[in-house]
Amino acid sequence: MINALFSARDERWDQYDDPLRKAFVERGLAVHLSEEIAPGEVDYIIYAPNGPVTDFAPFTRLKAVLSLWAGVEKITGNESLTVPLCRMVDPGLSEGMVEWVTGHVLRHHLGMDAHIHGQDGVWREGAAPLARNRRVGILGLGALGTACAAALRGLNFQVHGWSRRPRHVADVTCHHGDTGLAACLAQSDILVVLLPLTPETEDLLNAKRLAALPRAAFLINAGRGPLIDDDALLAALDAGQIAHATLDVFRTEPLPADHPFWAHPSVTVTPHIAAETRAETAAQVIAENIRRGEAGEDLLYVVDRSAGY
Ligand code: NDP
Ligand code: OXD
Repeated sequence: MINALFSARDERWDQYDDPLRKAFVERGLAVHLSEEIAPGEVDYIIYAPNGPVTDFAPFTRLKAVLSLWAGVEKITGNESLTVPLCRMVDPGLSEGMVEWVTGHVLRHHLGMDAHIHGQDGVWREGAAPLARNRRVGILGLGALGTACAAALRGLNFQVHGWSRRPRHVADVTCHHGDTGLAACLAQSDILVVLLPLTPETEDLLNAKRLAALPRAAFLINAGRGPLIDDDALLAALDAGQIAHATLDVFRTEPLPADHPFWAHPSVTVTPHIAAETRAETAAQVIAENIRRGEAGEDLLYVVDRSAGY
C-alpha cells in the first residue's frame, strides 16, 4: 500500500478526494489517501503552500512532494525538504491562464474600457488597430507563457517572449538572458508577466525596466507580486509611462484594503484568480507521478531547486 498525505486547505479535500482516487484506480495504484497519516508512514505528500505541512523532517520515508501549485517559491528554500519536489503543470490550469491572459490583452488592445465606462451620449469614432499591428511581450516562456503565446499568435498578435535559456516557440520572437530582456521590453506594447518568483526575478520590473517599455504600455502580471517594484509601478502609472496595469498577484495577499493599487484609476486588481489548478486534470498529473515514482521512472516537472523553479 502506498500512503499519500493530502496537505492543502480543507475545502480542497472535497474537490480532490474523488478525482485522485479515480486516477489511482485507472493506473492500478493501491493508494491510501488521507489528510491524516502518521509522518513516518507517508510516501508522497500532495502539497499546497497554504496547507498544514511546513516541516518535512518527520517524514522519514517520503519519496516526493507533489505540489498542487505551479509556483513553488514558498517551498524551494525549505531545508527540511530533501526529496524531489514536483511542481504542477496542469492542462486545466493552463487553459484557465490562456483565457484570463487573452481576455485582459484583448481588453487593452481593443480599448474596451472607453466604451464600457463611456456611455455618455458622445459618438466617438475610431476602431482599434488589428492585432497584427500590436506587439505583445511575454516574460516567461514556460508551461503557461508558451500556451498564452500560442493563443495570442492564433489571434494574430506579434508576440515576443523572454526566458532564461534559449527557447524556440513557433512564430514567436524569442529572447533570452539579460541582453534579451531589453529587446523584449522594447517590443512590448502589452507586457504579460508569467515568470516564477526566484532570487533572480524578484523586483525584475523596476523603474529602469518599466522605462524600457514603449510609452503608455499596458502591463499584465499573473506571475507573482514581488516581480514588480510596486513604488516604481505607481510612479510609472502616474507619469503615463504605463497606461494601465492589470495585477492578479501581490507582495501581500490578500492585497491590504489600504494599498494604493485598489484606488488607482489605472490599476485593475484581480484576487489571484487568473488560473487555478483543476482537480480533474491535476489528479491525473499527481497519479502519473506516483505511478512513475513506484516504477522507478523519472518524475514529471521536477523543480530545479538551485534555479528556484
Ligand atoms: P515554468 O517553470 O514552466 O516557466 C517559467 C518560465 O520563466 C521559463 O520560461 C523560464 O525560463 C522563465 N524564467 C525563470 N527564471 C528566469 C530568469 N531569471 N530570467 C528569464 N526567464 C526566467 O512556469 P509556469 O509557466 O508553469 O508558471 C509560471 C508562474 O506563473 C508560476 O511560477 C507562478 O508564479 C505563476 N502562476 C500564477 C497563477 C495565477 O493564478 N496568477 C497560476 C499559476 C501559476 P526557461 O524556459 O529558460 O527555464
Ligand atoms: C499557482 C498559483 O502557482 O495558483 O498554481 O498561483
